[in-house]
Amino acid sequence: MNPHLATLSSVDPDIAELVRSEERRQSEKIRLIPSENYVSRAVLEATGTVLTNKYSEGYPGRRYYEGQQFIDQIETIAVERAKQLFGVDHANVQPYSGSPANLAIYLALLSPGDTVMGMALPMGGHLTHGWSVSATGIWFRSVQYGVRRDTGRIDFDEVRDLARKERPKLIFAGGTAIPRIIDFAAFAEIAREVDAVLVADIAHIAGLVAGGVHPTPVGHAEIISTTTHKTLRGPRGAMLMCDAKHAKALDKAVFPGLQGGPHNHTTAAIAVALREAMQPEFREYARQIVANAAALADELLARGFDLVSGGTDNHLILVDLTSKGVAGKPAAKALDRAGLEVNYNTVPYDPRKPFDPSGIRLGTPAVTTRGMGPAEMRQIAAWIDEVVSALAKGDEDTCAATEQRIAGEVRELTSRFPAPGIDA
Ligand code: DSN
Repeated sequence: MNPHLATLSSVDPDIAELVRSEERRQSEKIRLIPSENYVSRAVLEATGTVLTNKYSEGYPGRRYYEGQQFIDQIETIAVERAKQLFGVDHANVQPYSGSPANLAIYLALLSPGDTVMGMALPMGGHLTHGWSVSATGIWFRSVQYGVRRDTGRIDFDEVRDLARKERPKLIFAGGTAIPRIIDFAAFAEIAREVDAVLVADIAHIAGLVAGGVHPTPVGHAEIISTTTHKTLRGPRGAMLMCDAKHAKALDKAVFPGLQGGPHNHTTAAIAVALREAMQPEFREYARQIVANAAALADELLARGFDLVSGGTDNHLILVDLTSKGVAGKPAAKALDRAGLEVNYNTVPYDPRKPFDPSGIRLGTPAVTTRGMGPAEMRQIAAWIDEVVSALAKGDEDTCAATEQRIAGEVRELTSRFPAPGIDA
């Protein structure tokens, strides 16, 4: 039995068994969702500590509860590591996750009804960049930019024209389905022209920025928001980083504006992940994520897949399956049955509905953590091709047989690439 689950097994065997099943699932599958990863054993250990027992509303040295002798040190270490790794004036490591982190920016800088500009969700943006169903699109006046239909890339003439016309106070650069380098300098120039604050949401690419394989927004964006659990490979959490002039307002917006006590076990695990991201191996990890995505994209292109923007510069690939004659949702479900975990996703100008869109979204952070390389990426592309081709033909027996065979082959491959933090 897995020793770290021994107590859990005796207290709550139902939950213990489900955790074990999830461990097996994460171990046996090829996880290609670009916002997911495997954290290290050290990050897992920090997350599962008595730090979860402690309340510490406030900030180091200014708390509303006693007993902060060690919590203050942990949070200070996390903050200092974030500042050092990203080269920023100020960092706040308390946001519970990316959405509350972004909401804190609105609270710090805007009043309800003020104008915000972000990338539209179906074009690759994020809900909290002013999309209509989000509080950020309900309580604020939101204007949204997209990508060009012909290139799948951001059209900076459109962004500039929109910014000049609508005069947003806040501009978001970044999103959840952007396969290309984000030109923070171009966004900054536009923000300066209309007197807006530029926010870089680097949730997806934080590990690539830290690893030096994506240009940094530092020096261009006054505020940077990020989750900590994607390419950065930390626990589920978030950070806000900024120029000194926004530090007070952002801190006040996070606490007491939006949140109560920080999750200290998460803060400790963020500190550990930041230390890991400072090591030379992490730069190699980031480089390999991008090399693997390029190899996967090249093989998919060679097999006739239509990739939004024609490829990738980063960790993420957005596939439009229209030309293959299948929709994203059935494809994602078939791939999952075959042991290949992706998510269905809208593609720019998608004629289908968000819950049944045309695309799938893939990424290489998790498989790269397991040590897979370009050869495995080519094999993964071949499997994706087989599953999608079987689905397009529409014969249920052939699909089931193909998926079952590939699931076995996937288990064989994954057994050779142990997942960090999961015992064999
Ligand atoms: N849900 C995240 C993603 O998968 O990209 C973004 O918040």
